[in-house]
Amino acid sequence: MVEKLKLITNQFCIEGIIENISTLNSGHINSTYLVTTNTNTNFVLQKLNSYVFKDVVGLIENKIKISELINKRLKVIDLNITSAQFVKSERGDFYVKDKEQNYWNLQNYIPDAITFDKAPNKDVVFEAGKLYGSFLVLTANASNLDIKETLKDFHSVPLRLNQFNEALLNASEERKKEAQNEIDFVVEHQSEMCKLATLKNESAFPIRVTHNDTKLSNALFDKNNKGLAIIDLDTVMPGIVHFDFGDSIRSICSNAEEDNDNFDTIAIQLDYYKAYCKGYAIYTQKLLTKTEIKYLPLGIKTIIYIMGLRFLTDFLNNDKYYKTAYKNHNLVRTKNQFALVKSVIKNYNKIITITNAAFDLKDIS
Ligand code: GN1
Ligand code: MG
Repeated sequence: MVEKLKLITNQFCIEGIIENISTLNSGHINSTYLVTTNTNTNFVLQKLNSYVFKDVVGLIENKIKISELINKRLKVIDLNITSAQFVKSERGDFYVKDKEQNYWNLQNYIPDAITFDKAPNKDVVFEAGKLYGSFLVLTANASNLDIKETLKDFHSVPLRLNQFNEALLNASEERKKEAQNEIDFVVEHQSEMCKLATLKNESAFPIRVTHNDTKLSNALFDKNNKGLAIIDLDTVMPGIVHFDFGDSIRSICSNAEEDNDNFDTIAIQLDYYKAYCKGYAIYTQKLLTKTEIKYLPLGIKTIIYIMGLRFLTDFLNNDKYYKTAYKNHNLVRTKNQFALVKSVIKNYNKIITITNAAFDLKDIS
């Protein structure tokens, strides 16, 4: 395997000799490797999952455009952060296609960076808020870049409900029985969860460049826990701000990781939520419209519901989409996410108050 990885990496324009290639802990979809060389520059090699990403070339184009835009703007905006730089292949593309038709891309490894799977304290949460807020600002007004919607309706509840209903028709009786409570939960909340999709269709919000996977582990920090960079631009697409904001809260403000099975204790941590909003508002307060801000809390509820719904759908489909480590892994993730939605519902008024205070929003109806 390492030999094959070396062969792929050597098709990119890199200086130095590869010393080692090891697997990086990298999420549920793609395969990612750390390539170290005998120079000061190391790399991250990534194999893109073509079962999930049908338009890999479009995805890579999006990533290049956005990382170039961020790097250009960082030269003139005084922000102490950095961004990924992609490496060209010897053929002149930003990817290499192997014999099995898999696409690979290579980027510089950002040195001395720290990531967290779970937020250790409020200061890190505040920094994460600042980082994701700066991402929104750094990618604002980029309609000229023609960023593609590479995964159509990625965060659309109506689409996810259709996929869920189709999975229900084909699922085994055993899996349906095991997931009965979660299936009921989906049905009970479905109409409220479609509201953002309706508002988006009615053009209530501006369409922005969105990251679409704003979890804590996609934020890099320096050794003093200051925000350093946002990584994983695979799902950068046009979208509304609410799902990026909500997805951060899902991952950063939960007291448990996504597959923790202590369902009774899972809760949103309001002090973390306050810290995130404070950091996020620093850069975004002037950019966001009042209507966008008003619906940020609904973004939290909706994206956690979407993630639970997607895990549940995959469980009913016998785990085709997400990598799983054990038999009921997707069902555990579903229960975890729905426990978190319940905690958000329970604390909803407090969440609204914190949001309005952080963004200085007076009540609007
Ligand atoms: C997937 O592969 P990873 O971990 O970066 C998924 C996200 C989910 C996430 C759940 C393309 O991201 O939407 O939020 O798992 N990405 C895709 O942890 O489906
Ligand atoms: Mg991702």
